[in-house]
Amino acid sequence: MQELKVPDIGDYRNIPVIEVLVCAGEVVAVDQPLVTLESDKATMDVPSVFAGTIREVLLKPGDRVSHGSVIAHLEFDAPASNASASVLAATHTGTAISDAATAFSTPARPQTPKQRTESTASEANAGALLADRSEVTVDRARAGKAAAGPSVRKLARELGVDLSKVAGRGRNARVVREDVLAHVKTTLSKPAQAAAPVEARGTQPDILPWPQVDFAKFGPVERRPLSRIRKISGANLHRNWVMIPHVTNFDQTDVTELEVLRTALNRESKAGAAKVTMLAFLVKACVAALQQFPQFNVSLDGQELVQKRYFHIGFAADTPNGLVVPVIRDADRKGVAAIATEMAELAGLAREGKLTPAQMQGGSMSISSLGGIGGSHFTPIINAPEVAILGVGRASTQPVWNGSAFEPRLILPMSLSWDHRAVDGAEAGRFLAWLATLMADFRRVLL
Ligand code: CAO
Repeated sequence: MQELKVPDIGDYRNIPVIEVLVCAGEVVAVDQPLVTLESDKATMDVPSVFAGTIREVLLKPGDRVSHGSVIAHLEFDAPASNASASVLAATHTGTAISDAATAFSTPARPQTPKQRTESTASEANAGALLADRSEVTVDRARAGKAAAGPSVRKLARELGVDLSKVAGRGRNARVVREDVLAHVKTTLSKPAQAAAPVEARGTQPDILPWPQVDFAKFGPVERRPLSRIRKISGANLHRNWVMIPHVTNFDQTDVTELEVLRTALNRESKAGAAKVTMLAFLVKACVAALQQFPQFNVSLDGQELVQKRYFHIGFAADTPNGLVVPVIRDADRKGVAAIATEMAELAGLAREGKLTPAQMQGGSMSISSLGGIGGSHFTPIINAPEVAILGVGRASTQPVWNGSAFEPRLILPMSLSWDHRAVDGAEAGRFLAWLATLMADFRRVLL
């Protein structure tokens, strides 16, 4: 007999079970969903890691679970496949740039590739149009009580549909996929609200609808659905861009000496050891700057500032499916080499789509480095609820006047975007100048 337990789901505790998908006597396969959990953000199926026969189900809808809660007893058939261990992690990879495990979400039920392409494309269009008709604000509490499966909830969320307003035509008035799509269709067929008079504007942005273009008129095109990560990161980036009053400061720093040290360290390092990267030094320098300017190690929570006493640094990683932001935890207690090793591991997991929500949460601030790719300054979008993000460009050799002559120096461009609700311009200027000082003379990080 084997206990089937809730795996590590990040910092979530006491999450309600909204659906039990198996019953006693049922034969389950590896990866078959057992229960559906729902956080305040999204829903997630917990798959079985063993094949066998369910002997007893210990949960019912409404129960609350945390990591380790027993879901069911299973009469054991065969050991878990290696692949299954990563299933949960893989379902989470869409967390992307959002801090709070936004991607605590459900993989869609299997569809044929054709169905998937068609439905995703039409749903994306419907979502864009529905946004234009503004389905007002979704009442999350009421929508949460509507009877609907996780894939339907996910679809509703993506289309901005308030489930509590959708009449369910499934068994026991359950809302099914077709109900959501019919609701969208009905909403779209209603005439768009007349533009608000000028004097009424000011509380809502008066934005033109997204242009509807038949691109095929201009030449051959193909349509591809957005990846899950891109959909989720796009929504989070959009929210952060719209809601946070961003300001970006630009500066540069002389990393000539640091680069000499970095290359020497890499020359001396043992075969197989992770390369010490410029980014690892930047993580350490950001920790030192946050210690010097704790007003950047905060999050806004209503009318309060949450001062963090930990130093976790996120870094943007480019993956085949889009952008994700793994977090180096307790970077203040780690050396540069250990940070470089951990970054290489996390970047590897990110590219394989195996990061867990816990590995993408809790950042103090983030770094987005395009140094390996090119370019100088840019304006990174803050990874809410953090209040600052450092953008790093490619270091280049430039002539610098030393008082008597020009000499070649390696200059690293840095851009700091910060939330003007949490910090002021003078503080941001000092923070970035201090970061530049640290990178130019890394011994100061030890002080
Ligand atoms: N200036 C000059 N060269 C740099 C540099 C910099 N600032 N940063 C890195 N490099 C060099 C490295 O030294 C390395 O050169 P060698 O191979 O000769 O040693 C090369 O560029 C490649 O570096 P890397 O990208 O493998 O390593 P990294 O530590 O700089 O970055 C990671 C790791 C995961 C951040 C990176 O792979 C990545 O995904 N970058 C993209 C981040 C991104 O998408 N940001 C935008 C987010 S907003 O859309």
